[in-house]
Amino acid sequence: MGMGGCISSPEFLFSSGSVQKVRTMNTYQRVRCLVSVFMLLFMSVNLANADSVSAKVKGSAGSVLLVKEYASFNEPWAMTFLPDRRLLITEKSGNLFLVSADGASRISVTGVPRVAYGGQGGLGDVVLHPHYKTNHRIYLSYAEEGENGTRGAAVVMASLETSQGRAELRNATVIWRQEPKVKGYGHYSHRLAFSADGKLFITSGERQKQKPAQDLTQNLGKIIRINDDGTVPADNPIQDQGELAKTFWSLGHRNMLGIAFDQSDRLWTHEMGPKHGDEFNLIKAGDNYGWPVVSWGNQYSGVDIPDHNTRPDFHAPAVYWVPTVAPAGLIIYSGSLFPEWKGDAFLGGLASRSLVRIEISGDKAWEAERFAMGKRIREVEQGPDGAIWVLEDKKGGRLLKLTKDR
Ligand SMILES: [Ca+2]
Ligand SMILES: [Ca+2]
Repeated sequence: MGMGGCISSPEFLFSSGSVQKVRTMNTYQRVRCLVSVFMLLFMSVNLANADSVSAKVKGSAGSVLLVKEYASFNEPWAMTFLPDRRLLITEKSGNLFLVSADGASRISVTGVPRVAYGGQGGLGDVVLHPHYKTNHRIYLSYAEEGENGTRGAAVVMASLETSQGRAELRNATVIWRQEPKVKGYGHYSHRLAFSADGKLFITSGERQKQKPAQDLTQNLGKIIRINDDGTVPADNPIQDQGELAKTFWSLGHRNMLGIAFDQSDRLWTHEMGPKHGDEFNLIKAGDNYGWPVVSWGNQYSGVDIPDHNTRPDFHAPAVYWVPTVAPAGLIIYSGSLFPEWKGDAFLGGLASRSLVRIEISGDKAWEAERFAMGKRIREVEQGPDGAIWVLEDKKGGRLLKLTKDR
């Protein structure tokens, strides 16, 4: 049943009750026809929310993904796969779950640090050490409380010990903290990724304070690069601006909820713009990305922020969005299930309730396709067999596996 039938066969309009026969379309019929078309569009957009276990979602460029629900969570935030195909999944309120590969069962991991839950803060990202198979080490980011009602992001490393029906974190050590801790509940960022040479990269948001992003005496609004034990590499780009600045990889950032390396070990992040102006950035060591001096968006108050092209001395985004997509979660696809998408970036959309595919060529990138998922998408991950997995945001957020429609 499609739009074609609506146009070529007027009887179709009345197949659900009326026996009235027509030869030409009057205004009433045109309206009915439009309503039918809109209902069909609405149904297809909402397929990902259907009660059935499997559904399909069609992208704006015509690709069709098969969507299968595996489990649901309470404000899930991040996930990563273990070598045995099980999943670690965080919930913002402070839970870390070890989830079976079929999604049917989960173990609550003990020993997770106490988190400052509220607003955008709580338990955040989870990643494996590059040598997890031998050292069982994982890294978690979270918001922690400070003195006088202040908060800041922190990163803890711990070893994950699992036995039948049990999972616990041992030897938890905090290896990094935002400085200074400030009041407020937003823009922690705290996404994590390891480079091929084993350095840990952390997105450190500007905590909705804006100016710290340009302040070399604070680590807010920066991308951080440290060793896997929290020590500082000797070859970071800013060496003459004090000890804290020696941890910086780049600066001038706002709120980065996605970070990923491509197959050439180039670093990509995205960040939430203010009122619009979300960015997808190729990150170069020592570069300044301009926040809050320039943005393709403007302040929520309506106050103008000069656009990026007014200041070529700042690194401009490879892609920007007006209106917003509200990006969260990021992978650069490297699997074999979708060979045509190798090297493409996938990011989740919160406000845009979407999954966005970005094509990359050299230093250039552009949005190539958007899948309307019907729900805020918080996290994107590539599974062991090349499937794309997403987590919906908020209470009841589902774990969905996206595969090819065969
Ligand atoms: Ca992840
Ligand atoms: Ca602007």
